[in-house]
Amino acid sequence: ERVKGINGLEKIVLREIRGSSAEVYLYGAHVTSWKNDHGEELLFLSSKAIFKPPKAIRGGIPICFPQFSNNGPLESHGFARNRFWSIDNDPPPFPTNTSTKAYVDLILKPTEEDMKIWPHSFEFRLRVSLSPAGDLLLTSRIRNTNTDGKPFSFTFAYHTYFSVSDISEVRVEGLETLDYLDNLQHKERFTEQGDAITFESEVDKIYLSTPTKIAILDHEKKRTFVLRKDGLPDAVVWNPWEKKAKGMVDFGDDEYKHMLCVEAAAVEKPITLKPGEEWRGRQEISAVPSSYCSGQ
Ligand code: TA6
Repeated sequence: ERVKGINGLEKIVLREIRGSSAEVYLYGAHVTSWKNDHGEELLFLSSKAIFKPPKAIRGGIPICFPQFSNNGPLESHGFARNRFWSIDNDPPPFPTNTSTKAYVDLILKPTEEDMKIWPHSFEFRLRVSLSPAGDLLLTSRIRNTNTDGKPFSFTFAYHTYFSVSDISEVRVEGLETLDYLDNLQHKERFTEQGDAITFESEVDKIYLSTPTKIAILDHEKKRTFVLRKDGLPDAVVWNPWEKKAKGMVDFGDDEYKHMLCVEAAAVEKPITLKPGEEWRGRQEISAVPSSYCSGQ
């Protein structure tokens, strides 16, 4: 269903028959809500989020393309999240069988202006869908449509903000013993210690060559988010903590306690596409009762 959202910005509301729902703004193809079948909001969206282009919406799932963070000449996280996308009414056949009707296909192509800052033509198709179980799936297909024979390289992330009850009672499993680049220490490379990751201060780490499945355990809610990814070898973990939170105009001072970003990404090794080639990157997130997940 296509409706007017905040500040008159258009959004698509997806509803699954068993009650789960999701919302995605055409601005930035930005998912801002994902609710389970009890109507509980599972994504973090700042109460101070500024729904006013060209500012990116703070929270939900920003799409970082063609550049993750400041690893390159573009503005931080590229420009896909700062553009108006269109609904793609006749997408080429989609690889994943969409067993549900609750999905929308969006498409972004560069404008003349975009080509001045990133001189490549591309078609970026994003499918946002809810599975019958209420899982949220994002599938990106990015094709190089350059006619000058030139390849291009990009870095990418689904910058997902998970809603958590209390960051000091959250654990992340699946990244133990992996190498990471620490953005708080000039992107120096370290190796993670051997047990689940917990949080007591600012964290901004890019874990490298990570498994396809990562778990985020919310102790208080007895709930585990499971993130499954494909085509995205890295995972960024970020919490700004108190000081950085106070420095962000579109983020409440205390909101760092109730969010954690775990981002399926391709950062260490940029993705290169020749003209005509297409890359696919997928993430599927689900929320399951923790007892179900603790042993796995
Ligand atoms: O997700 C990690 C990160 O790159 C952090 O360094 C921080 O900058 C965050 O993204 C938010 O970036 P944004 O441009 O959305 O404020």
